[in-house]
Amino acid sequence: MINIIGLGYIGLPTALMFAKSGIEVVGTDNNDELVDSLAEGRLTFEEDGLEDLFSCAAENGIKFTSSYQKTDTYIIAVPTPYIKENKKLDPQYVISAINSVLDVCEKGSIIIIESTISPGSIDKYVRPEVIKRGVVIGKDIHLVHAPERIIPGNMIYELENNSRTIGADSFEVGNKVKDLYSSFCQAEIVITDIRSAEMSKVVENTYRDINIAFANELAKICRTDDMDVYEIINTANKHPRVNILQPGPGVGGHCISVDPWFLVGDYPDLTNLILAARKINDSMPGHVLGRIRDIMREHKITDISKIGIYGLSYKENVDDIRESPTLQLLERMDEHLAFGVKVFDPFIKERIVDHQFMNFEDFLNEIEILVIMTAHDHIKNNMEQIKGKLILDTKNICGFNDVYKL
Ligand code: SAJ
Repeated sequence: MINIIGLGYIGLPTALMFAKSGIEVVGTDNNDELVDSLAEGRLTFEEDGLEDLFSCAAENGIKFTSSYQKTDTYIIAVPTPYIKENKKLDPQYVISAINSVLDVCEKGSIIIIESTISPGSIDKYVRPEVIKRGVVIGKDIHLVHAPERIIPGNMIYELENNSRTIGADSFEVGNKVKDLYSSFCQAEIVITDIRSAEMSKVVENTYRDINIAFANELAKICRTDDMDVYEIINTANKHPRVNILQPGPGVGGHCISVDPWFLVGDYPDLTNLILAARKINDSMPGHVLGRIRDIMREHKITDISKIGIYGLSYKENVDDIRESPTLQLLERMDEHLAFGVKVFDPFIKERIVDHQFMNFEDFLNEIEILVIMTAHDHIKNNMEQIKGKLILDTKNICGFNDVYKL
């Protein structure tokens, strides 16, 4: 039996996947409301294919509870926030989960941490918790780091098809965990040591952040001379060894906008490039605000309430608003412009900001300037409806000639 701790964006799909492949799974979370909802068959977030996977897992008897189970395999997928002030990981949830597992686990148990952690965290925060109880690592229990790699919006496919990394203290334990994940993962599973697994995970997200920052910097350069950055990137990408990403209104989500900070925090003198990339990406909501001002000036619009922001989630077709560029833009608008901009996102069903509309037509009826911040399929499928508005298309999805771009 596997006990999966933490039933959020990573823990839940992973638990369902193991259950689908026929392994006995118990999912544990300390949020009773979440556990009740899952136990009653109600999913807590939207994701392509998740409902079907949930039904399959339910048929195979997956259970949800708030208590930890006595078993020999644990997967910890709890949140790992970072502390903005010192750019360090806040390990409190991991530490608490480890201690709860140690309270109940059987001798010889394997405890796998999937949550993203800053490099060195298992040595710094996890091993000491185990050692201080007199538990011997490598004999009484085994620690493993198996960082997740799935992307919101394509999680189910990526769970099955992305290569994985298993960091373990011994090859034997690594191999056991590899066999476990092979129950649903069809791609290569690489076994390495724990420290390398921690580092490679953070490096992957930092690499992407830097590459997005390059695209965003190009967008700013091209804006000053009225060049089309998308045309330039498309053309440059024809080179066989060039693959520039897309500029956008900022980098959101709990991963790419956070993980590079772990490296900056730990190696402040060696992370000039990584820090510069973070700053560029963090500056993009401000750049969007500048573009809104350009449009208002050009069209002599002074009424802020005529601006409509489309998209609250940090990226397309998900309902996750963590570190969302739109929230940062709204904060800046409050500071600099005044108040009253309209907001709409088809994925966000609860009112989380002022002047948020629940109906797309009502939203469009109120505005003159439409700022597209998130490239949901919903807006791509409603292009006819938005024609006639002044459009700032920060995601380059419109395809009309007369839209404003980054
Ligand atoms: N973005 C751009 N331009 C691009 C691509 C993305 O501006 O060309 C923006 C998105 O709009 C979004 C942000 O970057 O705001 C991040 O989105 P994303 O789709 O690049 O990545 P995440 O945060 O959803 O998921 C990432 C993935 N990491 C990598 O691709 C290296 C995923 O595989 C990880 O599992 C996930 O972080 C994680 O949990 O660490």
